[in-house]
Amino acid sequence: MKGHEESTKRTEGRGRLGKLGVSRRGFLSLAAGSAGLHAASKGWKILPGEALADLGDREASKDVKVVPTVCGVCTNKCGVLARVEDGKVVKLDGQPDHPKSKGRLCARGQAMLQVTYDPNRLKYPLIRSGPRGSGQWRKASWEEALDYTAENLLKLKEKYGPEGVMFSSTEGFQEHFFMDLSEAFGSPNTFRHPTQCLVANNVAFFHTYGTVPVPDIANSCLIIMAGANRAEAIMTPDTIDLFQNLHHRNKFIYIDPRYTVTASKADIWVPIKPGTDLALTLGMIHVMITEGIYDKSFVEEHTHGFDKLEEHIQQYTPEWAAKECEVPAVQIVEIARMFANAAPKCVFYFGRRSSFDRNQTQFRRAIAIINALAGNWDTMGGMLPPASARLGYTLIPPFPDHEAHRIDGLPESYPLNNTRDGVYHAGRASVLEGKPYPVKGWMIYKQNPLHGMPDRAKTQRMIDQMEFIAVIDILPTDMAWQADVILPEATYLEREDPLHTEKSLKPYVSYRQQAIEPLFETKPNFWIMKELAERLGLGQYFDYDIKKYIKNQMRRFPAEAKQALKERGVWVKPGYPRYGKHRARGKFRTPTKKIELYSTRFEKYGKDPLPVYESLPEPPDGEYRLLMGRNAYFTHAALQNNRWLLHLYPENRLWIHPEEAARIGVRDGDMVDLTSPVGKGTMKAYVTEAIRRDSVYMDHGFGHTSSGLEAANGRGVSDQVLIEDVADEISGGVCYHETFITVRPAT
Ligand SMILES: Nc1nc2c(c(=O)[nH]1)N[C@H]1C(S)=C(S)[C@@H](COP(=O)(O)OP(=O)(O)OC[C@H]3O[C@@H](n4cnc5c(=O)[nH]c(N)nc54)[C@H](O)[C@@H]3O)O[C@H]1N2
Ligand SMILES: Nc1nc2c(c(=O)[nH]1)N[C@H]1C(S)=C(S)[C@@H](COP(=O)(O)OP(=O)(O)OC[C@H]3O[C@@H](n4cnc5c(=O)[nH]c(N)nc54)[C@H](O)[C@@H]3O)O[C@H]1N2
Ligand code: SF4
Ligand SMILES: [Mo]
Repeated sequence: MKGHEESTKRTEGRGRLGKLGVSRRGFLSLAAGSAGLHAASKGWKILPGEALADLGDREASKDVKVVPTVCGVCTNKCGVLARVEDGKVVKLDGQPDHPKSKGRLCARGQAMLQVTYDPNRLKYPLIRSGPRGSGQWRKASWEEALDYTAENLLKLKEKYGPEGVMFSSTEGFQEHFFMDLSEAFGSPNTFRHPTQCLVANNVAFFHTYGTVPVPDIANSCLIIMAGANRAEAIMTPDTIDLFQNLHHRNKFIYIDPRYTVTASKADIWVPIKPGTDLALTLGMIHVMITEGIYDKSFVEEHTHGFDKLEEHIQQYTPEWAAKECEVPAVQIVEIARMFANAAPKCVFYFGRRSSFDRNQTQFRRAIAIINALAGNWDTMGGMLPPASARLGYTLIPPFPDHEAHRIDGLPESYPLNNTRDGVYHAGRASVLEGKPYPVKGWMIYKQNPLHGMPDRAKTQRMIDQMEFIAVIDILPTDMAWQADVILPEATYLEREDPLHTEKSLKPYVSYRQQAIEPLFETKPNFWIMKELAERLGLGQYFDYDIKKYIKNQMRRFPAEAKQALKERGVWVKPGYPRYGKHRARGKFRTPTKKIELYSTRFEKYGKDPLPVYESLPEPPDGEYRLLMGRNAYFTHAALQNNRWLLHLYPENRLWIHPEEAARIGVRDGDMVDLTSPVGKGTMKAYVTEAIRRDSVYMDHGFGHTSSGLEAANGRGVSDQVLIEDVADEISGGVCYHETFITVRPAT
């Protein structure tokens, strides 16, 4: 874990707009703190393309500007100041005015320079010239590549109907143009990332509160986090708020089978047995209810079904929970009392990636319930209703009705979910079966399903049965390598994107302004979509340009908002957070208009309306539960070709407890063979007491096979090769931690 902590440290918030005043020396030491220079001075091997990171002679620069924009390296979308010298971005800093990132930029955000200037970047359209996946391509003009894509899409539409093409994407400021193309084309089959990520959280909170609340971490006196590794799996502003106020806060309790960097910052670390968090939370609820340490007046006024919960919880004593979780009953009682005593300035944080195991949706329901019992709704330091700013829109003609049903059976198959996001694994299963109809075309935007979906061999089979695949990406990823045509997008620094707002404590709008012209022949997604739409006879849906689109978004904004967006890349709506307003109104968007401790929608759709715990199977003798997650240096499978970051963290390794390692004859650094029911891999062992004996752990996102990724290729193992295709029945969320593997010294 050495070195991980650096990444959460504050990057000094220099440089307000137009007043940067960074000395050459100051600049170099900053750059050294973040990435390549530091590594190079330690005598690391210089990887191909390193020279592109050369920052040049700064004093001699003539044309210097600072462009306020928005980071695109992960879901957080932090505020950025891009320093541009002679048409080249030379440094990225945090934008101090941004309410989400508050002047910080993480290591990944700073290392974005190495993405834009990555020698392996996709530079121009490519059309496959050898067998799929062989890496044989020919350079094509945009004209040819777009014609080729449109011809194939039209052929597929003719043969199988529009539903014969699926469209999949992960969030981004230009993603909705891709979604519009799928709608205009007439395909109901859209697949987004939530079933791999946060769907269990969304389903649980939405049906309990009628919304997904925002925790007021900065003002909370007691925070409990379970499996939310905020020091390394960075979420802004939560990461910043948690660590900035650590010393002023009463307590921070962290629950994880691994001793993570976050655990090292906690007052209490609970090394829970994986998959048993629901039992622990039910045990805590038992304590709060039986000891009467919950907010009685809040519960009476604002919640539905307390009597049923009270009865249901009797079975879940702390002693029972202790046996399930391997956490002492006295500790469960202690944590429950601490939580209740801190109320309402307490948060049981619901985390982000909730794709863990079959209890995940009910675990998140239990988190929703325990917060409600604390009466922390809409109070300072508690759980707040989300606020957002309203953007104007651009009128387009109505989309055609879908004639076919979605291939994953939504909405009927998962009635509690958002239909447009889809249930990815269910869609994949139906595509593989060819039922109820064939899907033979695949359009992919900003997503890498070979790394993002469990059981990589299954995804490969899905790829193999496709007649046509187009990938829009910025790098020659493993997924792009499987395409028939690759359409290279400009990176975020080279684009002007639509305005963005998201639900948060303080509503704000961000503006991603273009820092530099697109390099090579890359194009923004909007342009790609518009050109494709015209070739598909769907031009009427894209009859505008990005400037007009943004102008419409700003239509109702006050003048100062427009000015702030241009000058600072962000506008914060004044007057928030408005503690207590919603509480006073007291109406929740649920069927009973209350916080549903007892979920009437769960009941309606045949799911347990109160959280019922299911014990997970134990790993058989000699096998381990495979856990995985993030480290602070990489975003999913998207950054492993980044030469600066590889200097800091060259590959993923298998975390294994020393006693288990000794038992199977493995020492730290040895190569180990891993076998799961669906795949195999070989990687280095990291022997450490920071993991429980019953589990092993690896970072997600390594094990790239594309020969186009010269730096990432062949480093570590992809967890998806090993992870089985299991999902929970309520939300359809993937259960990434339900696979057992064997570990042996490598042969
Ligand atoms: N085993 C396992 N699987 C997981 C997870 C896990 O922890 N373990 N995490 C899950 C979670 S939480 C999530 S959110 C999903 C994420 O799943 P994905 O979104 O598929 O993840 P990434 O690997 O980030 O893929 C993003 C792709 O977008 C490309 N890209 C980046 N910027 C741009 C751009 O500006 N334009 C275009 N066109 N492309 C761009 C990158 O090169 C990359 O190929 O994965 C899920 N899958
Ligand atoms: N650096 C970095 N930051 C990111 C991302 C990234 O890729 N890189 N991705 C962003 C995205 S899309 C997301 S969704 C979030 C994800 O944010 P998190 O959900 O916090 O991320 P993970 O690292 O997947 O966290 C899983 C943690 O849960 C622990 N764990 C495993 N099983 C159990 C269990 O049964 N119980 C408990 N209590 N803990 C368990 C793991 O050891 C691990 O530390 O991060 C966001 N921030
Ligand atoms: S957390 Fe890091 S990578 Fe993610 S948006 Fe913020 S600066 Fe960029
Ligand atoms: Mo995610």
